[in-house]
Amino acid sequence: MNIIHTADWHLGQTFFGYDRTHEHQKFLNWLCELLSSKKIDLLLIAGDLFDGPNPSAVAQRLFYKFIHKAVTENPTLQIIITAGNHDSATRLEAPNPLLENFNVHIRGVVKRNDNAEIDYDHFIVPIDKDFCCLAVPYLRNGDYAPANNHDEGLRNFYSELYNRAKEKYSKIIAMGHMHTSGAELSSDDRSERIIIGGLDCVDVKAFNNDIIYTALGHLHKAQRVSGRENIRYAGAPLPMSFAERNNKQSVTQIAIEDDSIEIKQIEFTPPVRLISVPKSPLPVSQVIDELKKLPKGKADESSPYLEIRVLITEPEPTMRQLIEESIEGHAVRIARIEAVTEQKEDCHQVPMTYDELKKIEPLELAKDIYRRKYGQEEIPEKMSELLNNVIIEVLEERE
Ligand SMILES: [Mn+2]
Repeated sequence: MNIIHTADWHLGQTFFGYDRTHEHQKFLNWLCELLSSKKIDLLLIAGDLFDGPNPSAVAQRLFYKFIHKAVTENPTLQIIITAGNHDSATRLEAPNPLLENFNVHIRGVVKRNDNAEIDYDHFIVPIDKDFCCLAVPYLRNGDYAPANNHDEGLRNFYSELYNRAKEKYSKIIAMGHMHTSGAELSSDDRSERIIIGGLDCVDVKAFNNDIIYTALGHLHKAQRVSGRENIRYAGAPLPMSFAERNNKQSVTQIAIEDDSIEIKQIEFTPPVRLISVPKSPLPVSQVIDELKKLPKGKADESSPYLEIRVLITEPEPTMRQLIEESIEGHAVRIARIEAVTEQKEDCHQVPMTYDELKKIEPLELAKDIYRRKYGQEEIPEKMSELLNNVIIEVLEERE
């Protein structure tokens, strides 16, 4: 049994306003070739197929064209797809009656019978007579049986599924879309970090030791979890943010034969690079010198996305214009300009109490923000005067 595990395609994602269809198309073409050349029997897509619950027509066409090509070129191929937190479970499942004819199975909705009992069997997808997949989508509070917390709820869900599957099947693999404890994040990705330490984190104990392989999605960095080789995140095939620019993109190949399992990553090189200039933030004038060194040419859909990091020491009202002028005639596309102030590094803030918050004067707050933003420079008198007038007006209106 030859399996490819992938996840987090985020079809339809735009990157700081740029359309990524071309990049996704390249990935899907590459994957299609891989399915044939490696003689793949089963393709697992572990959630976040689309970037949003209401994908565009272009994104949907990409997906259906891929499915059509994959199953036409590989008539024995089976595909199992689960919904992620970005997908609409119902919408994703809608074409199931048609797709099941092509051995494509989508699982997203947690159905209940008239007694409000969860239809666990919906998530047990047969692969052959003694082999099945626990195709679990992203589960929200309320999708699983009442529990003390998310971790416990998911653990019970998987164990219920496993016990049911075991009665009929001797070989079981699983899928999931979640944060697990012991997983690594993309460097500096604060959005991931906040959630990882939170209540949503699931212990790998949720996956029974006898599950041959667990295909996860949600975290965009390809990795095994808690040192267990057979529980893995496939990672996203395209970097989704600049925090992910150092990740290696890949899909995971799993070969299962009798009692042995062989796992390897097959690297995919995304067609568009993400570059940050300069390596560490510099004042505008030096940034502009660096930008001028970028390769010359006309920017197109293959040109790198550019993140520019400027060290701000004083107000720079023409910064954006200067930057845009200096990359004219270079084969890059500006994605974001990050303005960094010197104090940012050592600014350890102590959380305030509600009473302390109430005592803050709006004008003092504005002055403080201005100082932080522009390196201890005082707010111009004219600006402070205007602001004060607005504050007085608002306060008077309230009274
Ligand atoms: Mn996700």
